Amino acid sequence: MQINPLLNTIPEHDLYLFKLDLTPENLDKFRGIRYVIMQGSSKRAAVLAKKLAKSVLNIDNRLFEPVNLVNTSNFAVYRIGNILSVSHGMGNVTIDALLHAITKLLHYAGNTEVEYIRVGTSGGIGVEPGTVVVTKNAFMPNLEAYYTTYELDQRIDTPTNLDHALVERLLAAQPKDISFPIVVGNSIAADDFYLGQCRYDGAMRARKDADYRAKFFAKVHELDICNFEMESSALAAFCNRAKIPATMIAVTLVNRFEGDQIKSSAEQLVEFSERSQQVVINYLLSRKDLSN
Ligand code: R2B
Ligand code: URA
Repeated sequence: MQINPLLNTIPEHDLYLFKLDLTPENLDKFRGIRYVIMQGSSKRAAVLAKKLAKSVLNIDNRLFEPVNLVNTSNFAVYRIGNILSVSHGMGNVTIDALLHAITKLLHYAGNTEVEYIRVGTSGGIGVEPGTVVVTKNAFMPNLEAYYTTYELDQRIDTPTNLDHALVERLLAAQPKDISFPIVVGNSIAADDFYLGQCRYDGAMRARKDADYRAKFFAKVHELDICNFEMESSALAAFCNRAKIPATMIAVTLVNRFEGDQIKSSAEQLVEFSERSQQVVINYLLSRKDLSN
């Protein structure tokens, strides 16, 4: 992990985004962390924490209620052994705030070697709903492999390749007879769910027609891009600068060649979301350095 060297010269007593006092007692709760698994919603982060308590720590789910270690309603952070299960909200901007906060916290708590994995949902582009996509590289909507942000009025482009060795380890950890498709590909982080992904069912009408969209999807295919979601480019750019191995596991809920709306039943959506969690659990269980 490579952190802003100026942090050593700027005393900080409470971590604003987590409403957390940086006392020795609080920092103790974050020592010895190796893996940070991020999902959009706090509820899913809690569900994963319960599953990890069972599969990693062998604790009966009925006896384990995850405790949120931070004091804000914007994010949740649960600890299971040396894994954190956290929520990042929706969109590049929100995950970026979470990444700064969690990385500072882990740094202040003395952690130096961590992996970050986002586990989520996405819209498939030419892949069947229910396929789990593991991302090699994130792309901006303009199909460039960097994340554009502004520091004051200056445009900055940060590369968005994810950690390919981590992707390989993740795949190698999956059982051969896994019951759903897993593919490795690239992802586009759109700026929003509707117009950024050219859906025609938003409250405002998309300004690009079906012909334009079809040509865009064809280009996307050539770049081995399999899905749309909304956080991978901020994740990739941040982790590139911070030298933190990272990737994303995102199940697809829809095939955008076939439509805009997500039509799966509530039960099916839960099952799909469990698939990406299963992939990360398989990976974590393959690691030799899990601790309780
Ligand atoms: C995938 O799903 C969410 C939108 O429904 C968003 O956070 C994302 O990246
Ligand atoms: N998340 C997205 O960003 N897009 C989809 O189509 C589904 C989930």
